[in-house]
Amino acid sequence: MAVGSSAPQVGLIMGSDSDWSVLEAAADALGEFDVPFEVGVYSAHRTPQRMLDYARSAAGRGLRAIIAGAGGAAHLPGMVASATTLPVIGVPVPLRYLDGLDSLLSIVQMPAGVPVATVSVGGARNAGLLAVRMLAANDPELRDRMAGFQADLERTVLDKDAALQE
Ligand code: RP5
Repeated sequence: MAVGSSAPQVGLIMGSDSDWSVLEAAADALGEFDVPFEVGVYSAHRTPQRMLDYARSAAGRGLRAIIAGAGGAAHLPGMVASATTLPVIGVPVPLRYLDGLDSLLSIVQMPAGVPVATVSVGGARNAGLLAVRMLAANDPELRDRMAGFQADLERTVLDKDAALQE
């Protein structure tokens, strides 16, 4: 599924549709910056060939970054990173047991040469914002919007502090 009026620039993929409740926050962040993206389910274990086809074709189709979320034995981000030159952002999805520590360690402990930029457990919003920053590196207008977003964050904290002082 593609979201946005122009060609997708970010691939937002997950190991199972059950990951969507976590990954949705990445979609929200991309949407806030009007970054067109596509969403799909690509399981490293249940649909390995489909996952590889996706990763190998991603750059050629115009994507600039991939956000990949998975839980448990979370091999999707690393396997996708092995089959594309694009930057891959991994989102550890917390499942019922182990509080997502299994997902985090599965994603973050990559061998040298195959990087995955891993966000915190359940940190899909930051994954979306990181993808925006990656695109903003070559897009002055997007960079300005990110600067405005960060200024808003700062203002929110200052306002809360001011309220505390009253
Ligand atoms: C992983 O297995 C998925 O990323 C998901 O987090 C987990 C459980 O998948 P389902 O059994 O809910 O489909 O590959």
